[in-house]
Amino acid sequence: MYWEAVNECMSREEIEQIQLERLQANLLRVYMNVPFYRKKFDELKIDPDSFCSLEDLKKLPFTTKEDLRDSYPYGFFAVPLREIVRLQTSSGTTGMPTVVGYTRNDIRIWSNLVARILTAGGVSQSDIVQIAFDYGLFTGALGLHYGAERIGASVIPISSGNPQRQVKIMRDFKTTALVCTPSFALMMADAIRSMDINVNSLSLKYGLFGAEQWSEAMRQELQDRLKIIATDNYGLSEVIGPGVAGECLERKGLHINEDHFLVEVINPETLETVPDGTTGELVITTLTREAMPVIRFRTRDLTSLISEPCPCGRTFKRISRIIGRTDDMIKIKGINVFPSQIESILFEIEGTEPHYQIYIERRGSEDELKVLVEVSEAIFFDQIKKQKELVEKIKKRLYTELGISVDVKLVEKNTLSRSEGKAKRVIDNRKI
Ligand code: DLL
Repeated sequence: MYWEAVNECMSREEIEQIQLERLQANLLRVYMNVPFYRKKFDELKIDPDSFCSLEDLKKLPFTTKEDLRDSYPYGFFAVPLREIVRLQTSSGTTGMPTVVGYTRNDIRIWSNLVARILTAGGVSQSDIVQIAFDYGLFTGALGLHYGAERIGASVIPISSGNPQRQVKIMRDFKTTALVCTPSFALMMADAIRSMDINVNSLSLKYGLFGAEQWSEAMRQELQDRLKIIATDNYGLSEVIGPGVAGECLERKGLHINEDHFLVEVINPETLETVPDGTTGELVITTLTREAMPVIRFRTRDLTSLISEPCPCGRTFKRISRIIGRTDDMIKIKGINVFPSQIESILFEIEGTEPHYQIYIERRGSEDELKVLVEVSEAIFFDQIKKQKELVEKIKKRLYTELGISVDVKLVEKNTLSRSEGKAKRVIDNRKI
């Protein structure tokens, strides 16, 4: 099932032709209307009129989150405020939020792009979609809401919070598709268990999760416990919000809406583009945004491009699951570790619960990593010997797979803080 088959199944030549035409128009637009780009282009002697090949993309300047922040709130807008119909912000987890604006046409396109992703994830007009993202300045809720309404699905705008209430509504309203962060979906799975509800009595079929990093093991856990097909979808406010890329039911990478976003993967140190299949930082250029076009935006998200054809028939390239961000990579004794690697290992070990937190501590001149992981009541109250065995097992697996020794502490169920939005997995005590 496609939402816009003609666009989603174009040939590579057609895609590249559209990208080039749209990019040319976009470069003129930013040169004329955004002082930041006019200055940059002038400095680099880039004439937006003489841009004639996608290969020339490499000559264009990057845009960083700091650049957007420096022109807070409206400095990157390419249209007068009277043409803006909506203002949202990035979630601001790494500092001051970025303000993003949308024209009426941007909202129309955004809804369509999200409709594509929802359709790819199994949602159709006959579904009942529970949107458990926080409604407000965060782009997640309204973005998915408009996309689901565009499809004609029945939308429940419940917002985030209160997992028990979510489950009650899910049961009573016969929700078929759940939309939220994977960590909040896990809280709902816990609530279903604690409320003694048989998951088979619910009508859930699909889970469309995104907005934070999660692992393949977490997908398995959610699919098993909620009896759903869980797909991953990706986006970021600076370029639109959700709707940039999403998995189809094959679940083998996220199709990028390439007719609206031009993506590159670069080596974050050399800034050179890397070949498809190699992990690096995702860089996105918007092709159709009117209110706030961005050129070569450095997302800080680490992924790789997949160009092999997908059995679903969509021809857009895919990105692999985001493995981390350049700014949440933990460097311990010279080794790079991502929280998602730790998550995958913990999820595979029997006896642990899928709730954990990672602490970075400084001891003398050395940084150390400590992982707190919840365990089932049976284990927590079991003999010390058994607990020790489990701790050793986890330490050994972490050492084998990460190459560093990690301190492990088992904690009782429900002791680690839960998140109803984006989960905070890493606590860096070195900064305090
Ligand atoms: O999180 C947009 C969104 C909402 C996407 C709902 C999907 C669903 P921001 O608040 O600006 O926007 O945060 C963007 O979140 O740079 C990634 O680091 C992270 N992120 C988003 N989706 C995923 C994902 C929204 N599927 C930042 N996997 C991005 C991993 C994700 N990380």
